[in-house]
Amino acid sequence: MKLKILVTGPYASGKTTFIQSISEIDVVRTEENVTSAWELEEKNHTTVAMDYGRITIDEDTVLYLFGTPGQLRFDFMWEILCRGALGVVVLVDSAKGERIKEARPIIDFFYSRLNVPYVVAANKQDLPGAWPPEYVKTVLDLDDSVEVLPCVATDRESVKRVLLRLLEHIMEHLK
Ligand SMILES: Nc1nc2c(ncn2[C@@H]2O[C@H](COP(=O)(O)OP(=O)(O)O)[C@@H](O)[C@H]2O)c(=O)[nH]1
Ligand SMILES: [Mg+2]
Repeated sequence: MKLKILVTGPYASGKTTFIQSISEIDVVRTEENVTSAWELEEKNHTTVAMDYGRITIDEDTVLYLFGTPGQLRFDFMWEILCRGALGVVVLVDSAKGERIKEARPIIDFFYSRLNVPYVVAANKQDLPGAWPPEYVKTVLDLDDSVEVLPCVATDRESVKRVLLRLLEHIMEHLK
């Protein structure tokens, strides 16, 4: 079974890192230099089209990960990326409390187009002052059905835990 999974979330939430940590193929990155000052505070490049990676779970399950560009000015790409997706990981930067809510319009966009399981990954849990998953859930005003999982996107095992949990939800949904 080949499963297409979307990895989304606001700018600098860790999408590219998440896919790179787990992918068994070289991640196809499509990055451009960023120009505005607030963007440069975070990093000096941004994903313009998508990141793409692959992870084999077992002999009959392969996940294809598609990272979305985080910025709304590229949202025409999101429409295209939605096609055939069976699950969504929404990353948030838990260490930047004031930016957690930036994930809300992103979640709304996908909710209106994709009736599939979602998990929210409260990323950057390794950073001091990172907010716990329960706080992220409250700020985003998420339904009880949406699980918020702790995540460190730089850590392969952590990324794997998030994906396996999403996979469980997908299997349940496909029954
Ligand atoms: N400490 C820490 N830094 C992270 C983590 N995930 C991503 N980062 C860093 O956050 C920045 C943005 O990550 P990136 O993957 O480019 O974000 P994207 O814009 O969502 O693709 C980079 O400097 C990453 O190294 C994490 O779990 N912990
Ligand atoms: Mg990126």
